Amino acid sequence: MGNSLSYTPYTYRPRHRVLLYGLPGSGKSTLVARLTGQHPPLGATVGVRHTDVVFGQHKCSVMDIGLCDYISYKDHGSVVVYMVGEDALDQVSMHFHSIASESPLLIVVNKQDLIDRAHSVADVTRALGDIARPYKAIPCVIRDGIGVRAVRDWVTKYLDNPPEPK
Ligand SMILES: Nc1nc2c(ncn2[C@@H]2O[C@H](COP(=O)(O)OP(=O)(O)O)[C@@H](O)[C@H]2O)c(=O)[nH]1
Ligand SMILES: [Mg+2]
Repeated sequence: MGNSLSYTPYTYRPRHRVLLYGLPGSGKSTLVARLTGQHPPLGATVGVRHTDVVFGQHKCSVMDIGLCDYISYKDHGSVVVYMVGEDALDQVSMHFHSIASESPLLIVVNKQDLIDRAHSVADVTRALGDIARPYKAIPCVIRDGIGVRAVRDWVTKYLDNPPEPK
């Protein structure tokens, strides 16, 4: 007989973390809402917000990280999604380069519906300069759901086939 607990198969599998960065107003919370089918929260996100999202076979915690202490999240993400809104690209670049990460990167060039203010993928990648890790940049209108599927597919692809650790 013994203790039934000792017969309980138990495996601890750390859940994947998807780190979501971007200047305030770039559309991070809207993306999380689109991924979960919830309504976007009203107002700004305070601190770091964790939301459970399933990508393919993978249960993940999406960490919506506003302006805060990036250093504490160094290397703790499986993948990084960086959102670009309509902010000036020198500000975007400064913010982007303040984040220490070597994880695969998806750059979401959001708000393509803002014809006069949206950045092109080419302009964003030029402004960000040298990105020494696997990355992809995609144009999106996250508010309207355009590109959400592409975000899902990209994250799922990397979680299915994580890059070899260096
Ligand atoms: N025009 C436009 N507005 C968007 C888009 N995505 C998000 N927004 C709006 O941008 C504002 C800030 O979005 P939010 O998700 O709160 O940004 P966060 O601060 O990065 O979390 C909200 O009013 C959203 O409705 C988009 O694709 N196009
Ligand atoms: Mg937010």
